[in-house]
Amino acid sequence: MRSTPFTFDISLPGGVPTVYDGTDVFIRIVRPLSAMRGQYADQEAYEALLAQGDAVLYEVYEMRRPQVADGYIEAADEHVGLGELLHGTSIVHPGKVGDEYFMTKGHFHSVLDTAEVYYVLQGRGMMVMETPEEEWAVEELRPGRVLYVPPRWAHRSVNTGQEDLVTLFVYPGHAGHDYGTIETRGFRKLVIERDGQPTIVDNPRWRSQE
Ligand code: PAN
Ligand code: ZN
Repeated sequence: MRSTPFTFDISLPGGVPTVYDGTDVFIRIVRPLSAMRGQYADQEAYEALLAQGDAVLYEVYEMRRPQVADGYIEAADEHVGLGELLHGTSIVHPGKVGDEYFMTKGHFHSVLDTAEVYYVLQGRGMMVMETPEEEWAVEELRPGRVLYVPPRWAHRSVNTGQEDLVTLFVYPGHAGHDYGTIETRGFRKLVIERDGQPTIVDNPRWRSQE
């Protein structure tokens, strides 16, 4: 793993990074429909789609950074040094489960007080966000747009377009991911297609933390 300056290219359209002198520098995470059980409002549509095959909903390419060693401080389950910045591309494919668009699982950072920057490279979408204090926000994603997700805000990207939604993300190496809270509670807001338009609606199954 590199600890000297490096570059890589992100091919567009598509968002897959290319590194010229290494094969094992990116972690590739592939999330299929089966990894999203319970997350879509329309359970029947979910089961019907899954019966047709376990489609890939999104992929993440994340640059590997040094593990805890040689003075790095272990601060999270991912064991990345405190001073490192994790970064890569997130590629959400187009599609819907019922009238709800393909989306990421979404998470809080385990170290809640860590932020993240997203830069939109391709496609159209929404970032759905909320805090443990039950504030919520939804921001539109389109090419060229930068989104700052402040500390404490859970975040989920939703592809509302016809092509891949490709974003570049950067966040602190020790942030870690808390998926469990969202798996249990859901997000307060859903993005669904209504009259051909992306529409923000209340999640009927959202549960308050109380
Ligand atoms: C991103 C996300 C990526 C996939 O790198 O991890 O978009 O979403 P989920 O992690 O919710 O499946 C990020 O926010 N990292 O912290
Ligand atoms: Zn994050």
